[in-house]
Amino acid sequence: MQKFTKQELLDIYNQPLLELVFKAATVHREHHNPREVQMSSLLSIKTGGCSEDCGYCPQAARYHTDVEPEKLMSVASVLEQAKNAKANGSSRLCMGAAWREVRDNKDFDNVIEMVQGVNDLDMEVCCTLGMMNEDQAKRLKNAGLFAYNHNLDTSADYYDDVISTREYEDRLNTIENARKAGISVCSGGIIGMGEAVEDRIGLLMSYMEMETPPESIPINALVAVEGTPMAEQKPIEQWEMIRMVATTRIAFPKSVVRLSAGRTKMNMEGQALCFMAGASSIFAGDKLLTTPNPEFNEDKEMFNILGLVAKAPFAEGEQPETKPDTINEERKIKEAARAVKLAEARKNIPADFQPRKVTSVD
Ligand code: SAM
Ligand code: DTB
Ligand code: SF4
Repeated sequence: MQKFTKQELLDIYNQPLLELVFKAATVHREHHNPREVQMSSLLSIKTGGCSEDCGYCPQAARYHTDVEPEKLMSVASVLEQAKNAKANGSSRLCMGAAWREVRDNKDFDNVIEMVQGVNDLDMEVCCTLGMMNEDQAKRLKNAGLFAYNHNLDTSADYYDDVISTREYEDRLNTIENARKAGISVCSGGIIGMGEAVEDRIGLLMSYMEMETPPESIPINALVAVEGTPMAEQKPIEQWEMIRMVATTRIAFPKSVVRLSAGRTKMNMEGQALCFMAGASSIFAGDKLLTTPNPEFNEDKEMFNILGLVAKAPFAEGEQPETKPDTINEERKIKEAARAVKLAEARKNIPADFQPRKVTSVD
């Protein structure tokens, strides 16, 4: 892969728009089938109440947004949503949790079951759960996780203007932990947060410096949500999205470039130029995590008009095997043993036994 300097990428980004689109389209055609676009659906499995202070995020507990905190979804409802996404043409499900980091607890045990279940539906499974260590990454991989999303969001220089509760270095470590576990890496950023063009290129340089760049790079336009510190940010022009997509395509010819948040503010012509310039994936379905996204039907119509087709799952890597999870298996054995013990104990309760009525619990 060609290593570009920051100045070279800046020059690429700033050249006349149609030149840029043409060059990016040429690179795209050398490495990808330009008619194929991956459809990935997002599902917020744990919404809101997050301890972090990411300035763009409606799920941070400290900001007064309309997002109501919810506990972790059940495995059954996640699988129902996954089937619906698959029926609508999505080949990937990305499950997002409003967590600072993964913790080794019952919720994570349930996420493992979700990963196993969605992989068994022959969909690519992606998770975005915040920071994770190497053992947690290995456990997810063992369950059948295909990809892990963890965004650097912006350049190392601008990062501190956006988030103070965790470091750029922490994010790089999580990405490295996913990589070490053999999980495909999805990592990108957001434009329109008040950053300079140098910061957009700075974000790309962080990936350029990696031994292996992400297999998938989501480019989001800020969704400015009321109640967040970025609520008043002026929306970016779609030309900027096209420039960012095209520059990312030229910088990382083999990666999937995902045209992510912000499509509701773009028209079909703008999105068409993004596909032309190398976007090879979208988030599909009427909701991102907490904010709106174009409906499946709208995207179907757009695909028909533009002559695009949905990409099949595992076109870019083998399906991981779902292996038994020892922690969950042991827990289930213990639970079964406890149930047997309880049933035994209940046998000794006299038939006329009346439990005391509890009227209040402090
Ligand atoms: N809590 C986990 C984390 O921060 O890694 C996972 C979920 S978090 C919502 C995933 C990503 O969504 C963020 O890194 C950010 O890039 C993106 N995101 C969140 N809010 C956004 C917004 N308002 N506009 C655009 N992208 C946003
Ligand atoms: C990514 O880069 N964008 C997605 C996904 N990865 C997790 C999230 C976008 C969230 C937009 C705001 C919301 O809906 O809450
Ligand atoms: Fe929490 Fe993730 Fe939102 Fe940051 S981006 S506040 S970590 S949910």
